[in-house]
Amino acid sequence: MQELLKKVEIKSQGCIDFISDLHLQPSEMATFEAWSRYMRSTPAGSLFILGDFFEVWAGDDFLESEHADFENRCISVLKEQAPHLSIYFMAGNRDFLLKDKALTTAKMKALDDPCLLSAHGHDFVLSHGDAMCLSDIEYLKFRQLVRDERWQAQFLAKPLQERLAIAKSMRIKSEEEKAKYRGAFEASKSDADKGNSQSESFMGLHDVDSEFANSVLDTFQSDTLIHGHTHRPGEYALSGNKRRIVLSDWDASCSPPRLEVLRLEDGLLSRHKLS
Ligand code: LP5
Ligand code: MN
Repeated sequence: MQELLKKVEIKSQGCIDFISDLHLQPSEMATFEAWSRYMRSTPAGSLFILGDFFEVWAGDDFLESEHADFENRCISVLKEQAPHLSIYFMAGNRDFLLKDKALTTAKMKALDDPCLLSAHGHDFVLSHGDAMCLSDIEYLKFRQLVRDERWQAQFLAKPLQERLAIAKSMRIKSEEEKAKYRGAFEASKSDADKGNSQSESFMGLHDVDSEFANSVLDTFQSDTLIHGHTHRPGEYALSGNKRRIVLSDWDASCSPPRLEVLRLEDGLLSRHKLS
């Protein structure tokens, strides 16, 4: 089994890109096309994919099924760029079952969560972010269960069709849970605030716990955490001079499209909107 990297050191001064939460799926071809164009044109020498690259991943053997044209295309795009782009993959809550077979075919290196990146004279802590949302208690219990090696071995021993059906029902349950949570948040708002934009109603969803993020950064002796998962792109101050930089999720079909890369260039991080 490929060892999960706990630390990556990049000596080159070339650009480094970070993306997450693309949720690639065959029903969202515009997002796939935007990502493919990006892959063929990025000036970066390294790419860090910080989770939820795929909408759902029920096991690497899906790649051999007759319904996996889309997923195999995604893997081919990754593999094509491998000669000049080092690609690192961290699992998210949707694609934590993406393992050695897919990693090797796509020529990606697997990252631990959290892990440390030393590059351009700085240390950055990288995470998907889900394990840092401490208020998301039911999810954290679920996460502990499904990240257990024995649970995974049992789950992967089930027929592919059964796993796909379980994944689908979990997706429905997850959307229901989020809707309930949003509903409770909306109900708790004052009348004046009701009916505000969707992004504001998103504020009712769980977020990364600041104290926990601080302590993780202290453990790694770093001042910058980069993560995805929360769908709240931005930069958030933590204690001292520490900060949390949140990646954007991707959606080419919404208006305006959300297609964004965080790029480390000459020691500075900046956001690049794609079209
Ligand atoms: O993903 P998103 O954004 O909707 O919400 C996440 C959390 N939800 C999840 C679940 C995934 O969306 C669905 C699973 C993906 C497929 C993986 C492959 C197959 C594995 C199948 C595993 C059974 O991660 C959501 C968070 C939200 O982020 C925060 O933004 O809140 O968490 C939940 O919705 C979890 C529920 O609250 C807990 C439900 C417990 C149910 C336990 C069932 C155990 C099933 C065992 C089946 C064999
Ligand atoms: Mn996620």
